[in-house]
Amino acid sequence: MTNEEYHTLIQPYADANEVLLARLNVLKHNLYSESSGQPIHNIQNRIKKKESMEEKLRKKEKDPTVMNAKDYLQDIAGVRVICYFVEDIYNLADALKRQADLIVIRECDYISSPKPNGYRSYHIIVGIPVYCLDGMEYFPVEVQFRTMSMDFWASMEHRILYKMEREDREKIAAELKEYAEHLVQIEGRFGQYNDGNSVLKRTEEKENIRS
Ligand code: 0O2
Repeated sequence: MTNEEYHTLIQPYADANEVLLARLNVLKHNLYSESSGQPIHNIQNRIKKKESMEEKLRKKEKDPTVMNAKDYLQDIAGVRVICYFVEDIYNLADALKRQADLIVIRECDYISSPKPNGYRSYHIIVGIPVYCLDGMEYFPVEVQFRTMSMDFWASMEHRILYKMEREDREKIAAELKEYAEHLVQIEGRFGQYNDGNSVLKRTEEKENIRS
């Protein structure tokens, strides 16, 4: 794939990312009132680099061409949504799935079923309608919903182990798995404060109705 081909390829994926970011912002306002705690800590988005696309295609035993990138890579566009609580992840993902003009291409709940190494995250690949002069085409965007603790673990694991060859791999993998289990417990304890927040929100709403 030449540099020029790469830049032409990624443009509609970048547009799809922008559409999804706008949808997430609207959802955030619609699902949560100003007075209640906000669900999203931060959102990151990226377009996969040319080298990274070519490497992934080679791993899939495909030639690194534009056509193969379109056919075999569903994470050219990626959005990562970092939430405060696990409950927020399911609220936002469910609301996104209800949007009739988006298509759900694939869904992977690594929160209810974590990967054996301890990785947790909720992945959903959505097809975003992108309109151009010739009509409309769906472009996939991989959305990864995570809490802050899931993101902390995954980012460290990505840096230390994920794509690395290391002699001490097994030892580190066992240690990281143990840290993942600790983080699940800590996250569960923080979760109790989210209930308090909902009660507060409901109480506020009742008071607003009365006044
Ligand atoms: P990078 O460098 O983050 O882009 P796919 O080939 O993507 O269609 P796959 O690999 O089965 O299918 O999809 P999966 O399991 O949903 O993983 C997609 C992405 O999730 C990965 O992209 C990572 O970003 C993240 N991920 C999945 N498993 C792990 C894990 O064990 N540790 C960490 N840190 N991240 C993980 P890439 O392209 O593999 O990597």
